Amino acid sequence: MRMIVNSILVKLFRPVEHPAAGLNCTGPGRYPVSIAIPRKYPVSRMILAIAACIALAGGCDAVQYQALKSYMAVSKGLTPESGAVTVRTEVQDFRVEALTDELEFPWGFAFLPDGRLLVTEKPGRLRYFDTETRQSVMISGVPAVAYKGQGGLLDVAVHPDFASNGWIYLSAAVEVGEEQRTTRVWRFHLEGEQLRDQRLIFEARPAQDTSKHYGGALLFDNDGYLFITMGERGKRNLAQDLGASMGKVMRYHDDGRIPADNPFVDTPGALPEIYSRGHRNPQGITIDRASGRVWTVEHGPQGGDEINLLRPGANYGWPVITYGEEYGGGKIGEGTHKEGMEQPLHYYLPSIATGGIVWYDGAALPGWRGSFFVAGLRSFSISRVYPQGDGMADERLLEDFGFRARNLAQGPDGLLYLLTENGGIVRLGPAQPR
Ligand SMILES: [Ca+2]
Repeated sequence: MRMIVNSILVKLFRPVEHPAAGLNCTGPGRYPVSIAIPRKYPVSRMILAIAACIALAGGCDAVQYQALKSYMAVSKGLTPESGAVTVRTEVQDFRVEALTDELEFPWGFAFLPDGRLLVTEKPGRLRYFDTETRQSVMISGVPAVAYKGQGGLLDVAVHPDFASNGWIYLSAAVEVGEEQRTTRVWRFHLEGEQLRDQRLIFEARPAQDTSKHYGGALLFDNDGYLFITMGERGKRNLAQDLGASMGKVMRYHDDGRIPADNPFVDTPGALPEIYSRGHRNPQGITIDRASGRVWTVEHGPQGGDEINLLRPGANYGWPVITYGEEYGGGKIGEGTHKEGMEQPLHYYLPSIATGGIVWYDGAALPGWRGSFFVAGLRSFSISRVYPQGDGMADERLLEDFGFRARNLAQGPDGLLYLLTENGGIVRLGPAQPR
């Protein structure tokens, strides 16, 4: 009996790359969810899983979402009440602590100078989250977003001079016409619990009728430029077209002006905000503040997620070169290399379905200094990528925890913070000595 139920569960709960293709409801307030079930389970966990199945069969959004959240929290022993879990690895022991599991599909987060977090929720909400008290406060004034498929409220960035100017930036998928959606970025004054003085910084053009590959990751570099990543919206050839925003990284001044030294400002027909092209769906961007180097991570096709060192005017190859293939098999483009196109710093075969990325240089977890951490949606883990020999090596962390990892940030305390799609903020800090 257990074998039969197990085989059904494994089929039902197989990991998926795109929330839209997974186990999701279609009613109002969609909750795209997917979970991994270990192939062998104790009886007590079976009962929980069966309860989750009943809720799934019931088809109610809220019930389904809560049941899955409870399944993950209880079966993995990771709840805000239960304290922390210690993980031992060769390089760095660490302590995993769930700060909350109450969010609804968090996507992006950024620390304010006072140590509080700003967290976006994909359905269209922005909150303060206090990592000490674990309380959150809603912020009003977020524009309407297109919460469908991979779209919704996406990233948040805090201006480097926030303490004096109060500016924050949001990215989102928005409706711009009949079945037409695009990515926008705005600047606001954050005053208490209210966003004011909304100003449009970027709108991807042309709008598209798909609900995927919105990009949307935001970063300020050391010179105060704002970088915006943009996916190809499923129209892959546009990633090579300098007249379209799809599959590009943009660079702006903080007020939306275009820097005079952007690489394509003098190229006829090119959008002057473009900084690099040939990306598929970059959903993460990070910087090493010491060197100023910036990297993006992009969600590849089947196989071929990439970490790329960002350079002005560079062509990252999509869809001409890739290490991936069509879903279900089939060649894309011309191969893996081409003159004039960049090779990734690191690529994933098979894909982990990358979300966000962070470069870690904190003091709290010294074994991890000089590593990238990449959130894996399909791998249900985070990937630590670090130099080894002539290339980069990849270590998977938290593989047993069973959540879709969405985004990562380094706190002012030098600890590592993780957003999970099942509504969690998880903190990774030093473990007690062995
Ligand atoms: Ca590439």
